[in-house]
Amino acid sequence: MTKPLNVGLIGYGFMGRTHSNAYRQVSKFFDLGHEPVLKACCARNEDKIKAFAENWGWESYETDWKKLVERDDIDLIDIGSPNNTHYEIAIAAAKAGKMVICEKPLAMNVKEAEEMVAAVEEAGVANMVWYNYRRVPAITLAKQLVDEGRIGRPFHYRATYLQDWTINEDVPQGGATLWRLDAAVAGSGVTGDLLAHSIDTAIWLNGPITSVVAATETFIKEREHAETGKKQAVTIDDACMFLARFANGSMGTFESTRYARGRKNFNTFELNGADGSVHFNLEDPHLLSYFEYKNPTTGHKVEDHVTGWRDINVTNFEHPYMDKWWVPGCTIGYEHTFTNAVADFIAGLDSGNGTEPTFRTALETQKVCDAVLESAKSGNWVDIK
Ligand code: SOE
Repeated sequence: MTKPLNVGLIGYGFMGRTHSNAYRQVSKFFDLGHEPVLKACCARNEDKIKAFAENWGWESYETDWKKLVERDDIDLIDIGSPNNTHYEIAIAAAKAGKMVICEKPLAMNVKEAEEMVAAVEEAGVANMVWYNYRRVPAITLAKQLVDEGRIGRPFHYRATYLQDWTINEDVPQGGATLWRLDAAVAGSGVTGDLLAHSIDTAIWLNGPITSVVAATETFIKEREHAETGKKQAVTIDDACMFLARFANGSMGTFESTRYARGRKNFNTFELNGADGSVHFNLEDPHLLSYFEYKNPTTGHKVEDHVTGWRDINVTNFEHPYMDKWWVPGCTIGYEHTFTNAVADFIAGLDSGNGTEPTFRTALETQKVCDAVLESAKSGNWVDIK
């Protein structure tokens, strides 16, 4: 018998929409022991949250997250509100005995993230952070290839995450839609917003990062505030590049910017090892490129006149998640990564084993983000402790 999972969602922006869609879809495609019930959503602006609740089919709404957290009919608090709200809500939700899932980055800084980890672990509540790109089937397949030993000794990890939506000087900062440009609300710029995704994927595929050296730049120094109309200093990093050393001895490069004209959500990685390489680009999300030098099952080494990179069309039933969706050759998209994530979270509840990435796992990404920002200030290598 399927049990209800009563969800209380905080935030109605981009992530509020992706999460709502995931809760609505998941039980139609995945066979799980719990079914999400869209119990209540929450935001301060009553007109907006009421309209959001009606559009997505939430049963009720609140305008104060504290009330939502106290409600007896809520099992799971989902934090999809701006980054500077994650800490307080997550700790209160854990204390109230609710399961907590939180948008990325987990927190504004490591100190907050550590306390959030302690809160969910002390309360013993299920928790997860929405690093949704782990649930792109092609990226999950890359992890499978790594785990199967197809990459061999890793040498290089290369990640880019490029966008272009802040190039124009007249883009304002702050307020309900542009808080990502305000460090007081977002914590940082591209480092926490985009590189956090790249770092989570990198650690998942290639293990812990031990040290970094970084440089950041803020190209446009002042922007109007979206609410006051006044010019204010820009406090975020517009671009960030860093070098990394991994515990397995490999080296990494990471590049992120919102000033790469023509790049909208260009999230790529490549891992090169002695026995093979993988490459992924979110602009072709159904493809995983693989270069096989040595087959771990047969031990056979290949490099002849027909050897080359192959693009695996990750849409077959034997590929991660794809037996739950359509038929081979029919692609899925961005929104499905959130549905796949909810499915994994519920499967973790059903089995009692939990689901990655937990708050504790996401703390490791937070440590790298903080070290990157520290290094960008000092110009020195910073160790991740
Ligand atoms: C920023 O533009 C953003 O919306 C991020 O906040 C998301 O996490 C990313 O996946 C898409 O880009």
